[in-house]
Amino acid sequence: DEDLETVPLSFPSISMSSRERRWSDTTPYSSKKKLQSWFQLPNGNWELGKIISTSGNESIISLSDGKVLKVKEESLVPANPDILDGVDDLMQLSYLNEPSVLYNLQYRYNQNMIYTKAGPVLVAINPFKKVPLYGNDYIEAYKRKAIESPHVYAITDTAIREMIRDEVNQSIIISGESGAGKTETAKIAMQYLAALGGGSGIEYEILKTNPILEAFGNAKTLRNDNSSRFGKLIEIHFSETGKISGANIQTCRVVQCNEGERSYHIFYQLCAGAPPSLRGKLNLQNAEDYKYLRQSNCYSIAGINDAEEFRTVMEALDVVHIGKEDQENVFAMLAAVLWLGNISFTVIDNENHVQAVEDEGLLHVAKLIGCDIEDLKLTLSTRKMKVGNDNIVQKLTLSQAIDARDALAKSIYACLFDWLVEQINKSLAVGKRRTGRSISILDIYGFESFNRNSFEQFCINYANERLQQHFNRHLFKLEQEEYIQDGIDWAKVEFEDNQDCLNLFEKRPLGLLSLLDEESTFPNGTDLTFANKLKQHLNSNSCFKGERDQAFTVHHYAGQVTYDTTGFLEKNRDLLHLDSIQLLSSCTCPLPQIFACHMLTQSDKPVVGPLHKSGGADSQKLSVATKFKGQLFLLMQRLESTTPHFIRCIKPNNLQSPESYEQGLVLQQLRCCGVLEVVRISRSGFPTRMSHQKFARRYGFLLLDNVASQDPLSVSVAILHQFNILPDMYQVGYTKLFFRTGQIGVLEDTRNRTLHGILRVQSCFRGHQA
Ligand code: AOV
Ligand code: MG
Repeated sequence: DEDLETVPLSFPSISMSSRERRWSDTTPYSSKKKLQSWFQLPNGNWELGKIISTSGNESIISLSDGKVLKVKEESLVPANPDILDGVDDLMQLSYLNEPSVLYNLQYRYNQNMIYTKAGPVLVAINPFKKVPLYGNDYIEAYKRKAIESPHVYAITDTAIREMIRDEVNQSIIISGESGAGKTETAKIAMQYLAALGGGSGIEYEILKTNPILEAFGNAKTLRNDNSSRFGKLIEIHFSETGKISGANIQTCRVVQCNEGERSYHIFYQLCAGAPPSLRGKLNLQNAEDYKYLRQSNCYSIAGINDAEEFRTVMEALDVVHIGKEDQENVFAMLAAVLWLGNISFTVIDNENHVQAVEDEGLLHVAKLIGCDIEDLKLTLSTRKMKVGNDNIVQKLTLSQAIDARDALAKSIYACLFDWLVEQINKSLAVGKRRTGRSISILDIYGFESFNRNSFEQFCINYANERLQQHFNRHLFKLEQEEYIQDGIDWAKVEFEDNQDCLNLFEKRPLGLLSLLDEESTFPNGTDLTFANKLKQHLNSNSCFKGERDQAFTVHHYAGQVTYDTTGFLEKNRDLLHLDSIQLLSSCTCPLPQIFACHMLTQSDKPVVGPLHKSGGADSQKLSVATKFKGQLFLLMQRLESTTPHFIRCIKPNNLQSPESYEQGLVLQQLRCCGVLEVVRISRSGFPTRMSHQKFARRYGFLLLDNVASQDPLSVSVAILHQFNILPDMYQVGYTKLFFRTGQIGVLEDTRNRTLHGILRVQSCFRGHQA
């Protein structure tokens, strides 16, 4: 009928500027010709209203519950015709506005279609339940291109094809808030890649790194029962024949779990699942008996059997070639960490100095790491210091001793994690068949905002800010710069740049990270002096706000977060004493020795960032924040040289529930990552591009007529004409051709068919000869 006809359903051949006008949200909108419109209820949710009549600038609408309202016309937002319900790319919506996008996603979500394209970006909404979209049948179907519906498989397939076509490394970058589904999505992508096979079981090995790293690097938080406390970039390498030849994992970890939450899964798994002989060797108790695990008063996760998980981890360790003896050493280190937490101290003089009590904790730790009991006792109760030329021994107070003990436990665990990643990397190392082509998958900890936010959230949210910058750069900045540079006709799309917030963190000397490091080096620096310094230097920054007590607020791209500086300095200084490192190096067990060596070389390395000298003898160490920033930069650097494919995970509710879709929550996530703007750029933009040379080389042989001139531009133009590509579907730049979405597909198909034809003819011919 008339209403439907006024809506452009596909790209019509009209000039760009008129299309822009037609699609822009500021289009003068008259409900006179419409059947339905979006109306915002007082609770903020949008509802579709049927327009009964319109007079003047008022309309009468009826809502789904039968209510009839008289509303001002400007409070209505255009709705798309029913025929566009649940389109699989938001680019296809005639009216691109927030309620329409929300509705479209929800429409699909209700039918288990959790994936939707937003131009080049894949939006994935966490179903919080099993959805029938995965497994070998689906993988096969996506490979054969029998299914076109948006999927992690589809975007991974695109990455593989582009790696081969363009001979450029690819990356799949997954982002979203905590609990949005990044880690699950990363595993789904790995599954698809693994299905390419590799021989010698390398693909199986790669998949088995997941249960290991999740056990040691994930924990239950208030937001997510399986929350990643480390960022991971896995680079999967391919041989010339397109098979997997190896992989490499790079990580970036936050220090520890938050209070009030479960610690790393592996501790609970070990306590629940260790077989009797191992229990005996490690003197294992139940999780409830360990102080480190008791702090949170949460021991189990609904629906998870820790004992079973432990068996899965042990099997996975076998698969990645970690020998039984090493495995036992790993478990011994875990037990040592647990027993360390149980060591207590007793006051020995009237200056409140303490000594470690010779209880079962102390005895078990000494046995597990293989050191002398007296040495351990001394290390936990005293600190050797150099004053001038003299070595003096300082006794520790209770809080100092507890800090020393906890620092030792944390360091052992950190080293254990790094060691595991190193062993896994050795096992996955790329063989001689390496071509240098790879696909990397990035899965980090998502943006976090709790009632109380500490140093860990500070690091995590900083990392997300960096990642958002990468997203912006590729989808907004570089994209538009390229159009302008190559001289094509382009109207700029505005987007929310987070550069200011990133500067707030990174600027020297007056940025959050610099000021934190500086304060950490002052012997008299405290969390309070740190907070005051921030207020003094950063209050004029629009992304920063000082708060009462010792808190401050940052305006992140994903929302405001207030950080409590309590514990910042201690966590940043990472007070591991030289005494502890020396103790580890004297151990008879192999792993502690390796760890000591690792810690020493770390602190001996040339220092890039600011130093701190808080610990007396053990000076010259990188601060935790600086180390974190360094690891993060390495991750991002690796990504820079790749073609990115973005997946945005969205969490439909905060309850981890399969039933609820909260519009406000979804909208806030869509807004902060700029999904609407991405769609807007993509549909007026030219996402596919190829240099004239490459284009001419790739498709030139399909030309039916000889072209007078052999220069790439003339050949390219002749190809475009021969294939009847509409003038509106491409632009010719100075160096490149730019195409709208999907345009190159026709050419690729013809090329493939033609090549196959040629190959078939050749092989027939060879067959005849033989
Ligand atoms: P995250 O990685 O984004 O959070 P996860 O990938 O761990 O989030 O997802 C959280 C939970 O959501 C999972 O444990 C699953 O129960 C469920 N889930 C996610 N994706 C799917 C899916 N495709 N199908 C079924 N269930 C799913 V964090 O790591 O906290 O930022 O630091
Ligand atoms: Mg995760």
